[in-house]
Amino acid sequence: MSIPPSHPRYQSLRMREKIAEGVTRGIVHPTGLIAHGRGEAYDYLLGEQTISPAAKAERAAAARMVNASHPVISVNGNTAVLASEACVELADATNAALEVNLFHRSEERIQKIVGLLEEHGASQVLGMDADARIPGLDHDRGQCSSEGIARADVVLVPLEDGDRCQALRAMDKTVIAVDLNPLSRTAQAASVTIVDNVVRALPAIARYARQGAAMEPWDNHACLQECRAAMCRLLRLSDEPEEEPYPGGQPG
Ligand code: PTJ
Repeated sequence: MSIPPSHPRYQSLRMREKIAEGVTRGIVHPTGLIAHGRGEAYDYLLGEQTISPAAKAERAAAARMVNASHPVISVNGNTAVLASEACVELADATNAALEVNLFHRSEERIQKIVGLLEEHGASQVLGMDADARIPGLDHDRGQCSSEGIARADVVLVPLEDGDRCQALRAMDKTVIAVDLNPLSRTAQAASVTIVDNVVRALPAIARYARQGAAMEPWDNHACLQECRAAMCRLLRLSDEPEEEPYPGGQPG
């Protein structure tokens, strides 16, 4: 389907197309469509823009990745089709390893995602060599690479599931989550939660990393409260809103 760039929902429709195409190509798991739809709904509540608490979280994430000994970016199907190039750029900006780590694991999907990242310039992608385990996680979700997530001190997990996020925290790792839903278990369990779309968040973290973001203390609970407050402002029923609900212009 060809979507004219003048369409008011161009960006959003392009993302849908990429996810749907990703399912056809066997890169995105079919349930990734549902996850994407949930993300879209939350993104709408943000005005489809990076709100200021998310920008602060992106800066905090950049500082933690740059200062890490072994930072790792965990890549799943949705992230791969939406933001492969941004993953590679962020890995380069922060000296992080890339590891394909899937909720619905299959060797075939891992291979395809590794290939996609390589097409976008990645020189080494971990994930095929899952020779270690995340303690406390049953079945395939616990598999990871001893050179990647297993030894990482900082792990960036876009679109993560809550259990794995908690298990990584239990391993004393700093977990940076990108999740449009500030209420999710992942959002609650992460060390730094970025309530933003992965397509905006990853390039922003790379930009802050290149600018040399400084390491400062981080209150994730307070950040999540601010994100929820921003959403509530958009939902408030009032004839006279306290502030412009869509500062960047209302999504179409
Ligand atoms: O590729 P796999 O096998 O690892 O599977 C990946 C999915 C996404 C299917 C799997 O991790 C899953 O089922 O995720 P959940 O539990 O549905 O959670 C996805 C979360 O990501 C939800 O809270 C969504 O709001 C959020 N989300 C969806 N799209 C985006 C997003 N967050 C940021 N950017 C997005 N584009």
